[in-house]
Amino acid sequence: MNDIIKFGTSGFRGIIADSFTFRTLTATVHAVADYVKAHSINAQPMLMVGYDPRFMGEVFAKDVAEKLNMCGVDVVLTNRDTPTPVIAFYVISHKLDGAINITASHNPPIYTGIKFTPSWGGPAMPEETEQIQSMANQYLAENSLFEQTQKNKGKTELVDPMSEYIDHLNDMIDFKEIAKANLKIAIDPLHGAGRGYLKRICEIHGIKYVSIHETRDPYFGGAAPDPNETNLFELKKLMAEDETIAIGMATDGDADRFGILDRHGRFIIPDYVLAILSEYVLSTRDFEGGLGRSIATTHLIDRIARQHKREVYETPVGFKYIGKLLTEGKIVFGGEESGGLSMIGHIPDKDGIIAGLLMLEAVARTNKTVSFLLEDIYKMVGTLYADRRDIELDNDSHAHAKALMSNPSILIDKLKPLEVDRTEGLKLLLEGGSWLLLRLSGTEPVIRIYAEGRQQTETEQYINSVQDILKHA
Ligand code: G16
Repeated sequence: MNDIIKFGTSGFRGIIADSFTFRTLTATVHAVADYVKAHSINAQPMLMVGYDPRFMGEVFAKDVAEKLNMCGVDVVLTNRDTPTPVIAFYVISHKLDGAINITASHNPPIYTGIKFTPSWGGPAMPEETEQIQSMANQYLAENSLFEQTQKNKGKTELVDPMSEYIDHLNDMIDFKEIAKANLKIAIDPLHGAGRGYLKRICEIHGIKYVSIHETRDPYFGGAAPDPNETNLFELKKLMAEDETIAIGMATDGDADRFGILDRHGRFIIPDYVLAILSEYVLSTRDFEGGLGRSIATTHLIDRIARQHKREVYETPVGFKYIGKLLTEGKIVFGGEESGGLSMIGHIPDKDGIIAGLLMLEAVARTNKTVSFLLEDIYKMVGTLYADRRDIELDNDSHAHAKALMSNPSILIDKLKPLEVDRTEGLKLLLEGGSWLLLRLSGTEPVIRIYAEGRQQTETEQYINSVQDILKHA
């Protein structure tokens, strides 16, 4: 049997009316209900249900709530599209059994999906999603979706989780330091679920701001709601027209990823943001513990950890692994090159809102631009230049990419790595702290080529060499 419902790096995602339908949604919801009832931390199981601003998000979410009620699960339904980190915070603070969020995160507008957050508040781990996926596909195959309906139906209550989350940020961010610096910021939620959040925070704390893309647009202005350099061109333009803006901050479709622009509107890649904030958090927060990063994320973090005599933990790609490290108290701060971070005392899931605020606090306290803060890192631990290239795959190129990863002798002969790491995809550890990683994305039909070299040209060479091999395969 071919599984129709497949959980990738974070959740099940599909094109609306193709693999994501009311039928696949219902099967998944029933499987989540079974899982939750088997693992409930409450006598009466209760889940939060939320959604991002995609097409029919509120309709799918209402349907999920009804189906959960039919399975005997109580629901708190968000009153509007809501960021994944806000949902994660609500799950933890109200000791819920978890949450279902209708979102395809940063993927293009034709997609939607389901993220399942278990009671611990992080993205579901593979052992959790594997059970749900297999039950969901079984329901589909057997056409037995409504057999589980109970006599004791659950109930649904509508909630607005915004204020509680915003209040909690007072414990995480030094707003006094931010207020003292009297900076102006630019905000771009990319029409995503972060709409209104940073704006409201600025209004509460008297921070000057300008913002764009705050309306709901299920087409996200015609692009994917991914806060990368290309998609932030309007924020960049806004900053070019107003020199008094100190920093630009953006969030993705469900506001768990960040995008940061420095005062000149220059995009700072997430790797560098993570290096700056790893150093900033270790220097300003009095917590025991190491730093966490995924296998695809800058090794500048390792050097910073060494400076502070802290451990560094490397994980496979997926914030769930970093979330677990935070929950276990092993790390103080962790992040991923795809634009995810969180820290101790906050949620074990990535949060694009807190990422922007933390960078604002760093800029305010140090009176330095983001680019200057990066220069400081280079002075302290030396340079490394990270980059990533995504190559779209069709059936043929997918086979070539897989073949190269399983038999990389051509690449090994060329680059002569010191070590070959097979934790995820293929990672070659090279001379002088440089490295190259190839892996298939779990959220998009692409191969990702990541590299980090001592010079920008070296990084590009590594990436080009893989692309050339793939082109001629
Ligand atoms: C998801 C995961 C992240 C992961 C990213 C990229 O982000 O939550 O942990 O780093 O996908 O994964 P991949 O390289 O497999 O596509 P999001 O923001 O889409 O949920």
